[in-house]
Amino acid sequence: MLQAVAGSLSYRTIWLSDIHLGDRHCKADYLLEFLGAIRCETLFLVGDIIDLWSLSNRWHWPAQHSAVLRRVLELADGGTRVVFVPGNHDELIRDFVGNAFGKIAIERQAVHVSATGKRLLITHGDEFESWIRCSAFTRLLGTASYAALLRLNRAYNRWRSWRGKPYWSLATYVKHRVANARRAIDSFEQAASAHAREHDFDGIVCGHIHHPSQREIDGILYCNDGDWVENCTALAENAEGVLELLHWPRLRAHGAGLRAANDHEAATAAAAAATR
Ligand SMILES: [Mn+2]
Repeated sequence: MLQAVAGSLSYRTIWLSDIHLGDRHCKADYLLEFLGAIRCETLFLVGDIIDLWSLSNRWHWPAQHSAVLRRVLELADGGTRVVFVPGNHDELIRDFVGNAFGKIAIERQAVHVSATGKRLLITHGDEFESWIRCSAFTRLLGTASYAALLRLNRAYNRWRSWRGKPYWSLATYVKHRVANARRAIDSFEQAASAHAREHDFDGIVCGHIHHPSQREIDGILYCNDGDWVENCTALAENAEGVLELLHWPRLRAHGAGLRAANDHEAATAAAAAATR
């Protein structure tokens, strides 16, 4: 399953979304490890990368959040094609669609052709909320109870890590068990795959609902790359065109890519020492 080459995970394509830099629930430390462990030809940033809503409420920008952006720029400099498809939390950047920030192209939507010739539509996914009667996710993800759930999630995981256990998303567990959340997730997935079918795509890759998934819905491949506030997941395509969801807390628990992560930590420490 994994292609660990000299401590690095090599893929043809990687999709990341819902990183929410600028929000204190962003798991930038895990993301930095992941970005240090991967190599890819194309990286799609599928929206809600920078949480401008959260930043406008309360300024929060630790050094790790800059380090994430720096690492993305490094990948672009190193020859990775980086395409940024803004979401609703970084909607302001939609004004720059068709332009590029350095080597990063900004697109409203993108099309990806897999190594097996499958045509996939890449879009953040907030547009599918209008298909769901009441904006279930804006409500769910914008509410005090979701923020409280993420706070509880953090406290719970501090306790887990103190006991030497890997990260486990309590928030995801709760969402799975709340009937309303399950129904909202289901109608979102139906709307997204119906849209892909109507526009003659073989599949769709989106984010937005913080619910990683890879499944076929009436012949359409539906992929959701998840998020980095709860699940710490990415979607990846290998050289043969096989798609898989990467769950970083699980991968790192199994030791994959840890060498690269350690190298990255060493490099970060060296860089910090150099600037002192
Ligand atoms: Mn979103």
